[in-house]
Amino acid sequence: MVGYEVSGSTSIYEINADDLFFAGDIDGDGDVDRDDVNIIKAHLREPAGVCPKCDIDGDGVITILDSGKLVKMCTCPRCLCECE
Ligand SMILES: [Ca+2]
Ligand SMILES: [Ca+2]
Repeated sequence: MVGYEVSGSTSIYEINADDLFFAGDIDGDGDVDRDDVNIIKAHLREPAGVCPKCDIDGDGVITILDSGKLVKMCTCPRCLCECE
């Protein structure tokens, strides 16, 4: 469920929801931060089917390697987006 506004109907190219999703934004709030990492950690050692977005490296299992990759993808310094 993606709530992007595409109100201007004059755009030349179509925006595909799959393109808007970027790997790592597991909770879908538009950034990659500690919340997303925590979701992976909650699913460690579970099959990717439990949380397809959590399997960053695509090996079919959610592991610490996936969380490590996600940390490197964080959109905020040190993965702390909500830090004030
Ligand atoms: Ca997120
Ligand atoms: Ca994996």
